[in-house]
Amino acid sequence: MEAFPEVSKIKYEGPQSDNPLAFRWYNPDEIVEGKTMRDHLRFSVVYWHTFRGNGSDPFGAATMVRPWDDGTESLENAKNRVRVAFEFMEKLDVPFYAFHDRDVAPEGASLSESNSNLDAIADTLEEEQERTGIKLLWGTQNMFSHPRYMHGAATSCDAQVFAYAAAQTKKAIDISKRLNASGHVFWGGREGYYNLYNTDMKREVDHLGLLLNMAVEYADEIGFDGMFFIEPKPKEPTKHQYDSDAAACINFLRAYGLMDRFQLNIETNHATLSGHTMMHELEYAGMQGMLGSIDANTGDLLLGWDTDQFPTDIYLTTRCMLAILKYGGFTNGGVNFDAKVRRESFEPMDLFYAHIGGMDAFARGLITAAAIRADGGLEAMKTERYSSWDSGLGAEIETGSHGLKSLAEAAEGMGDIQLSSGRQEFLENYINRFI
Ligand code: XLS
Ligand code: NI
Ligand code: NI
Repeated sequence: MEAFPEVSKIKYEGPQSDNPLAFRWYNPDEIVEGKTMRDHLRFSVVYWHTFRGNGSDPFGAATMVRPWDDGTESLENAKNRVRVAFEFMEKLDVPFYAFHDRDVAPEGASLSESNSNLDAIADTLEEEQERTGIKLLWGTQNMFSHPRYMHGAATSCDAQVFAYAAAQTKKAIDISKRLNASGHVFWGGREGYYNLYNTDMKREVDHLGLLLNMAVEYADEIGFDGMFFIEPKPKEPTKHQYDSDAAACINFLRAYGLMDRFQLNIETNHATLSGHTMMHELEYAGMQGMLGSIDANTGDLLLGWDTDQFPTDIYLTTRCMLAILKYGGFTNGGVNFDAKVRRESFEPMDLFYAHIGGMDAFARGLITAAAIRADGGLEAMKTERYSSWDSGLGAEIETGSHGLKSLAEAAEGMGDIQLSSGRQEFLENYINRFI
């Protein structure tokens, strides 16, 4: 039985098409900068929002109509959901998906029951991956929903909870390996705090470093060679999440000796919650060789929480793709739609409209970014702007042949320094020519 009998495989029909079930920009086989759009964008659907999101919020009950889901936590229902998910992803023509352990398989009454539930569902996931060719972008462990994690997981005040989190992480890495995942994500669920009166921050952050080092050690032992990602987020659910932004994450990874095995998975809504733009976060990670993957969504300027909306803003996707292309594109990562339809968009068809819109927005961002890069105007402006560093005094400073004394001498004879305009408005207008 098909869950979406009214939908056939979504195809590219070009910008003139008025078919809401067609791509207007995403043309998977089209070559951009020497690679297909499919390989550039590596689109991924998330299991949690798309197949487990029920539309409930703190003010109201579930709204989503999902006729294939009987609403129980049975294995049968979980397996059926996997079939539906793969039908959806096949029709949407996405190459990847992502999940948490507890999204795909029900939590059991004991750890071993949870693990065997996960094994049973992994059988079905494996079958469907083989049938469709759709791959796992990344797996992860949900160490924030169960009440045992109320104080955090790796950063819990309770050592037994740390041990439980270690067990859950071990199993999740086993499943990622089994399903041949390209990566494995650590988003710091409840790794943070509400109040420092009761929190030993140093001890908690040390424990997080310990758990991640254990994960690396275990992955090496079993031969899981996917990339590990951490996903910065400044707040929610805790007031202060330890992995607050790209800079904090990179400092953490460096301090705990994890730089070689980890990269960042950067999410737009998290970037803006931390008071940065997505482009800032991508650039900060990229310049240190740590840009791995993105969780593609968007927040709302008027709402101060993680609304996880689908990205449709062409400026946003263009900026994302400018940064991603600049740093050489994705290797293990991709454009992962960590986004959910609004609770008022409760019909199954809304899942298609939402994803098609996000894919088209990113395809258009890719095309626009490539055109800007081909034109070269931004790069030329930057080259010119920093040209005083390319020869003479600037080059000498950069190569380390000066100290404060010799520069003080050089400054003596300089007279008035002539500066040039930063041309921000000129460049904003320039970008608009491509949009
Ligand atoms: C929550 C995070 C989460 C991660 C996966 O805000 O975005 O969904 O991506 O654990
Ligand atoms: Ni995310
Ligand atoms: Ni998020």
